[in-house]
Amino acid sequence: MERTLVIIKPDGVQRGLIGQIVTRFEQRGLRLAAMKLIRIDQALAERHYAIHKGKPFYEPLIHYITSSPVVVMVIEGNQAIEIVRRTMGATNPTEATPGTIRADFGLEIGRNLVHGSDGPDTAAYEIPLFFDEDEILSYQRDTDRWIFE
Ligand code: DAT
Ligand code: MG
Repeated sequence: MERTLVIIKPDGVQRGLIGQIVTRFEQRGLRLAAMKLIRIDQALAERHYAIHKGKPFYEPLIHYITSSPVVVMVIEGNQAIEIVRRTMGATNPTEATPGTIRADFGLEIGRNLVHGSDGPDTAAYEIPLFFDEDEILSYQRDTDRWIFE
């Protein structure tokens, strides 16, 4: 089973969309392994977005992600990384397919509501930035056999 890091960004929290965004993942059948409301500080934002340092959007991105609380989650399932990315939609909400989170709730690339790890290496780097191992729970749901083959 694959794990991925998901963040409901400050706009999602401020706009009261936490429940609706979590529901998108829950209703697909993905399983929550960890979740908390936190304020990302400058140092954590810089580590999380280190790959984007030097790009023109880097400074506004760091400002945005540190501007207000976020919800961070570890989500798991078979192919969870790709499924989460497709459930979120394209980075730019203008290009995101209707039915995805970014298309249904957003308009602009700098207010795109959610983050999801973009691959296994990224997930392995990002999850420990936000969660200690003992905060990530392994458990079965009674519905798992109706969701996972
Ligand atoms: P994603 O969040 O889909 O993984 P990314 O990792 O390429 O996209 O970029 C991280 C965030 O930075 C993205 O969610 C929004 C912002 N961003 C990316 N490309 C941008 C651009 N060309 N202009 C403005 N903001 C951008
Ligand atoms: Mg990314």
